[in-house]
Amino acid sequence: MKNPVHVAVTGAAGQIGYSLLVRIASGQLLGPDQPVILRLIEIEPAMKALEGVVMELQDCAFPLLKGIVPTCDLNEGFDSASWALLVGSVPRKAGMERKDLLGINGKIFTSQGKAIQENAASDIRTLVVGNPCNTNCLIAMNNAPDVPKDRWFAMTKLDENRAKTQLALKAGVDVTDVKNLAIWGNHSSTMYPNYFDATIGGKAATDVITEEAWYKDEFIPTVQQRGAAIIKARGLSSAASAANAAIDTVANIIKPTAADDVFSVGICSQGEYGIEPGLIYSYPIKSDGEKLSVVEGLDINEFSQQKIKETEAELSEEKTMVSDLL
Ligand code: NAX
Repeated sequence: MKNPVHVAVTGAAGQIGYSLLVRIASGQLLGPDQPVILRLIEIEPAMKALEGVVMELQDCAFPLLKGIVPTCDLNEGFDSASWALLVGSVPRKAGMERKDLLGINGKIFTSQGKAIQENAASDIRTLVVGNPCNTNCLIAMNNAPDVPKDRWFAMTKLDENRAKTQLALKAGVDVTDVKNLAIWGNHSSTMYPNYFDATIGGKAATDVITEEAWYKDEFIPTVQQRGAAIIKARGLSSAASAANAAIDTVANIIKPTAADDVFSVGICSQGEYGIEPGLIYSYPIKSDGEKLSVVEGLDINEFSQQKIKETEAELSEEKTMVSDLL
């Protein structure tokens, strides 16, 4: 039996946490032969709810779950963690400006970054889900300078999954036939699902779905506004699909990517495709099972160029708003 891996999850008593934890504990995050210890981090007022979550996890009697540490102490929470899934953050409330939200959440990610650096295992990798996830990730990364920059990720996989499904529905094919569809930029309404490189059944998506207006007038807005549509329908934001995307992201990072595919995740840009270095920017990525690389040499047309710059501009602006936290 392998040694257990410590997985820290913030916002563990929240909606995404509720869907995510059972999947981690059942072996869906790190594999069916990898025991885990869950380190569940919450704020003080949510500790009672977290107690209930812990009881449910215990009641599942998961064979791979070797321990649960519920805590509101960041040092204890990130102790020995090899994966940190930063889900918890404060939601935007009516009348709150984006700058206010960035400031409030920024402070959370400053202390979490510091606690990760001080307490986590030397192989720590961090995936930020809590919004605004790219800039929260930027803040945490900059507050943990000893943790290599290629260990920080912001989640855009949910957007990729949403985009793939829209293409599959339109083309009348199985979702597994859609490949090479990457989200560029920020996990926000400026994100760009670059359909020009996507394939459907091995052919260029644009040769299968040929109506250009559909991509611009329906596909892109549907993907960009999907989160809002779910809130409108469900009265709550996406949780099961977000938890699923977090599981998918970790699998994408730790397993080699198929030759005919890519995946999306926000990483620390090194200036690929002319994007400002240091921003957490989502690109088409491949993994060799250890290291990630941005797919280079893609032909970016004028439309895509404009889109990838628009979302970069938003990220640069967010960075400026939190410059005192970096
Ligand atoms: P909930 O409000 O249900 O849960 C959030 C939890 O975080 C709460 O239990 C709260 O007590 C906890 N929390 C707040 N501050 C904390 C802190 N400093 N330390 C530890 N825990 C803290 O939200 P939920 O629906 O679970 O969503 C969580 C986050 O995911 C939100 O920021 C949301 O915007 C974001 N999302 C990101 C997505 C992505 O694709 N990147 C998609 C889904 C989701 O919208």
